[in-house]
Amino acid sequence: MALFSKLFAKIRGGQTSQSDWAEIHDSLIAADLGAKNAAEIIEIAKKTKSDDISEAIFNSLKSWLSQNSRALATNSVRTTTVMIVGVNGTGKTTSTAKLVSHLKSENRTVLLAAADTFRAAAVEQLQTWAQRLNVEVVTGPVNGDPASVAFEAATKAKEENTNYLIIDTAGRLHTKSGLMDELGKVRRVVEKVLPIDEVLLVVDATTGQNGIVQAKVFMESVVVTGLILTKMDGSAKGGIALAIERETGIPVKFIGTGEGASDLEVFVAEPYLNGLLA
Ligand SMILES: Nc1nc2c(ncn2[C@@H]2O[C@H](COP(=O)(O)OP(=O)(O)OP(=O)(O)O)[C@@H](O)[C@H]2O)c(=O)[nH]1
Ligand SMILES: [Mg+2]
Repeated sequence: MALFSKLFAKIRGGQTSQSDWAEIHDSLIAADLGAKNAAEIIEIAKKTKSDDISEAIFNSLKSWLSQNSRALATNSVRTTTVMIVGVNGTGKTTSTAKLVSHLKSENRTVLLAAADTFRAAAVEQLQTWAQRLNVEVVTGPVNGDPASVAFEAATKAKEENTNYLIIDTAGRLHTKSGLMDELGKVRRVVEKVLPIDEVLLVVDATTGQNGIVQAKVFMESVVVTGLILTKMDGSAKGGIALAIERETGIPVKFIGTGEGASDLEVFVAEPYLNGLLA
């Protein structure tokens, strides 16, 4: 990403002009850091001695990241339950498959729940992944009750003491409040059987600052424990991870880097910041 290389080069060259600052500002905005953060970074750069700028910016960026754990929840005695939520098309179902692949590589057993019952294609998409990854998926009738699919899956996961239950949910209903009510219902019903350990919100990095708006809407209705930032492949917009963490306090736990099951990376703060500053 090397977002700040231009900034450092300009400043090291001395005599940073007004138009240089404007150019630096624009590149920070283009990288999706957000207007407020971009302005603050410029302020820090302007008031810091040139030799110390890199460290000063690194420390500020670090302090803006979430302090919450980035590790995926895990319970050693019972099934760990993970709900995948987010608006339509962000990559929930694909991320569900990626998590299966990730967990299987750690020798964990996984059961899936196809709680997006609103489209036949949604169920089929998850079934196709499940077949490919060789895990079981609990499904229900199209237009059936998502909560009852989730309940059945939770009961099965508990009986079989599966390590993980991952619940894929719908991204679109007729209304926003309908979707939020539905997610709340899925949660309550599952919790009759097993506690929900993680609610991972899937955000498409290419939607930029709009991802922050989406996150806030979900946070009003569900306790989001982590973010999966998808479509980070080939995007120079890596600043969104920082912007969304600063704004919401929710840690990015994973990054999606493609359409395949193995295109998932654990998000690690220091290399990410180093990548921005390189
Ligand atoms: N390049 C890229 N494409 C991705 C990534 N994650 C998902 N996609 C693609 O984005 C599209 C939507 O992904 P889905 O997983 O179906 O999204 P969803 O949130 O489940 O969508 P709905 O169920 O309709 O709400 C698909 O074409 C995926 O292959 C990613 O990290 N990188
Ligand atoms: Mg889906």
